Amino acid sequence: MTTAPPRRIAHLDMDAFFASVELLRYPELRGHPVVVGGGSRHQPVTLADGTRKFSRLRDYVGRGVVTTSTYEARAFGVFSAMGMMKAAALAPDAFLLPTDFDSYRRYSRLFKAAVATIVPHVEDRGVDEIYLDLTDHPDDTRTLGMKLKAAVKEATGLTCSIGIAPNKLLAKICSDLEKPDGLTIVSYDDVPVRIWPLAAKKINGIGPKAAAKLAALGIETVGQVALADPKLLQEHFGLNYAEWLRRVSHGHDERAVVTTHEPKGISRETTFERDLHAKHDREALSEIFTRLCTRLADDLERKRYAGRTVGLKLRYADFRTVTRDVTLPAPICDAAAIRRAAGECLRRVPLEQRMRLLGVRVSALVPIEEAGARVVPVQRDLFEES
Ligand code: TTP
Ligand code: MG
Ligand code: MG
Repeated sequence: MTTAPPRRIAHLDMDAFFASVELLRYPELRGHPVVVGGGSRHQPVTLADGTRKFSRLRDYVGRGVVTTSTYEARAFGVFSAMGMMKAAALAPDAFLLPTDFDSYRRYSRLFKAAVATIVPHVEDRGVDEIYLDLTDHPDDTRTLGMKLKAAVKEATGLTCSIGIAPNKLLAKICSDLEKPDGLTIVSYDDVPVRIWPLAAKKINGIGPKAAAKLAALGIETVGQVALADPKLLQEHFGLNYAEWLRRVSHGHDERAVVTTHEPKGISRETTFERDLHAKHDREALSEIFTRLCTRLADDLERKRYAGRTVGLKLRYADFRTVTRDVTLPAPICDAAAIRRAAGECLRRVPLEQRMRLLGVRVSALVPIEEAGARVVPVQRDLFEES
């Protein structure tokens, strides 16, 4: 039998993420119970003397839910997804802040970029967590864990918790064991002592329904799942899920860390219904060109990128294809700027022949937050009326 070499997988999760980002700009709230989840009417007001006036949970009226809370608020029993009115009854003095997703996304990119400078194998798991494959890194596990935490702190001012284990399943469970600011390392040998006493629902994949079904069978902990009669599990959960339960309860998981690559470029192209000529079909071409650039700008906006290089692709009626590109001093993402740059490229291609396809591409991408992208005024190009 061949056994795969042991792996070192990390799961990193930011501590009270949205709330911690808010505390960076309202440091006077540090140490207090704070809840994020309000709307714009809960925006703090700066008073004449420079101090800020914050909303309190007790004044909340409405049907909103808690997005997240600081650990001080959690001490009162206030957690994510709890109704705000219920939270107000538990922690009336807690401060309430509106959500600001743009900021959270910006910090999300920052911590991921910081980690990527140390470990290139990063799997994105949403706004505040990632998996890393540390197997090939020369540092010993604890040193590396400390390095990662320091890099995140340095880049964002925020703390995170990291679990390091032989696989994703265990790493994910571990990152939660010593929150906040935790670093938890477990091996297969630690499974009976550290993992078996945990509630079965701590396993990613045992949802509320399965947990309730297990509880009905008297199975509450991971250890009880591991020691349960396989036949009983099969009877209630089917062969596949029962087999999966058996494996995960023993801490086994073979899933690979799937590295997510930033796209190199984003493009849009269109083949015309009939071949068009730069001069005779100028109006139609102009409209198509503008629409392409608008769609591309929408794609960039949705994927949150801006780019410095704009490329143009043209296919002639005889199927010859030409491309041109231009690199700008700063990244752009808006339709007008893309159209202007692509228009510049257009000046550099011969336009005597009819065309069958037009494409526009933006590359040399950077996250939109890092681009400081500006709107550049439109300049007329060859397809436009003068
Ligand atoms: P989590 O990592 O689950 O929670 P957290 O970072 O706030 O706290 P912890 O220290 O326990 O990790 O979620 C990350 C962010 O996602 C959280 O700050 C807010 C958001 N979120 C929601 O919007 N709704 C939810 O139900 C949960 C759980 C999180
Ligand atoms: Mg978190
Ligand atoms: Mg998380």
